[in-house]
Amino acid sequence: MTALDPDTAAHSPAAPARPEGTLRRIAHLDMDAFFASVELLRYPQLKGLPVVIGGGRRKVDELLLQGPDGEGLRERHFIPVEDFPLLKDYVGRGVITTATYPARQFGVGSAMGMMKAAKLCPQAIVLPVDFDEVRRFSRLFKSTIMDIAPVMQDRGVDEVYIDFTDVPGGQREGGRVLARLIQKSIFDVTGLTCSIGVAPNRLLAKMASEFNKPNGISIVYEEDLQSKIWPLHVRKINGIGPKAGEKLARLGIETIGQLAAQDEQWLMGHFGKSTGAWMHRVSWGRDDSPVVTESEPVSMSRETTFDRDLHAVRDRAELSAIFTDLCMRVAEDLKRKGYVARTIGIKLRYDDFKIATRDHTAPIYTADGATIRQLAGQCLKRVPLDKRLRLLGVRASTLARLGEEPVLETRTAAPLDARRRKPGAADRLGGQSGSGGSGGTASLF
Ligand code: DCP
Ligand code: MG
Repeated sequence: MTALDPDTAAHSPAAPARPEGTLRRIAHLDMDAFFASVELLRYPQLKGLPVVIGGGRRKVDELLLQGPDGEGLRERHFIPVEDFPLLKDYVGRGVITTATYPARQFGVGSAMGMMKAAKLCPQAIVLPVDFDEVRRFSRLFKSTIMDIAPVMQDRGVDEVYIDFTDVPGGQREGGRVLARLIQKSIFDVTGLTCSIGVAPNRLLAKMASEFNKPNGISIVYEEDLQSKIWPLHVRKINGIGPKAGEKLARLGIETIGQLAAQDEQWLMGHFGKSTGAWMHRVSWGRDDSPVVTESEPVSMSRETTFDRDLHAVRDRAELSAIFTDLCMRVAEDLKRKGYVARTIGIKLRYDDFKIATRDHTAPIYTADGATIRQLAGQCLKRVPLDKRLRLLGVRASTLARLGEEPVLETRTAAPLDARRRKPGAADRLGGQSGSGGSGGTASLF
């Protein structure tokens, strides 16, 4: 009965006609020491020093700003390095999320206990992660890429795949020219560095992006399989985890080249048909998986065409139930996909096929069914309801990701809670109180 709006659907562009000699070029881009690099933007005086991210809350910023004797607010950039907390003074069970490259030289890295790391690099500075800031930079570097190369697949907070094949510069020097442009653009916009691998497919690109970290580019061609890929450990294959790695080691297979040398049937015998076949395929560098773009939805809507045309007065109960159901479905869609919306709109198609739409932008973001019902009800007040209806739809737009919604000026916020509305308003707003309205098109649902 209801259908998801097409603008919420994922899509990938159709393959264009390509000039002869065009190579499939897929890039994997991964930000360098991402969480730590974001902190260095805030505290540039720490550049070049060993810094680890882990533990604690952001309280540290306030302490740093106050100074050791509470001497009053100081400029972030001028806080002396000696005032920052050190790993040697850390007590607790926290683990390191990431470390700057200077810290990695001491053997410190992701997932290591902080107290253990303190033995290796006591002088490292410790800062907690600022997720809001990390997310902000994540969005910023991804939108910078999308402006240059629109076929991008989000793979997490600090990595993406990009299809270079048809992008200007994507073929030059195997993709190096475009990779350089993207690196420079990201640096100009964010001040952050990244590493990029460009290869015939995602599988090889993911491995290649690690070859020249940090701030590196590596180009891999099909014919580089033997020299660049086969010497790598099997665990470098995205999809071979610790368990499969151990089992392969027990079978005497350490490198990708050794894996490639195995008979496919033998691998299938040990790992099952599909995993065995996959292992064989990837060890030979084969991967056809597309770079799938997932565009951010602009709106989410649900609509329904009735089995028979319904009249706002005579079929009021039925229409009201359908209307509420549509609102609840939109709310479920928002929640499932992790969004909130500010603009709620309705769409009506009359029996003469004419369409009416209205929307209302609220002072708050919401994914709450009752609130959406209420806002949609306000829109209903503003459309003529004297003709029969064929279709009814509810749409949520002005979307934001839950938890990332912009802070809105609330002083002018109109109360949305039904209990705070003026008496009688509930009917007009089409609230769920069940109280009936009488007379006038505005109170029909
Ligand atoms: N991260 C995390 N927990 C982990 C590993 C990583 O929270 N066990 C976070 C911190 C990283 C970010 O994810 O900054 C990206 O992970 P990467 O593996 O890409 O690591 P980095 O970007 O920090 O370093 P690299 O330069 O090696 O990519
Ligand atoms: Mg990274």
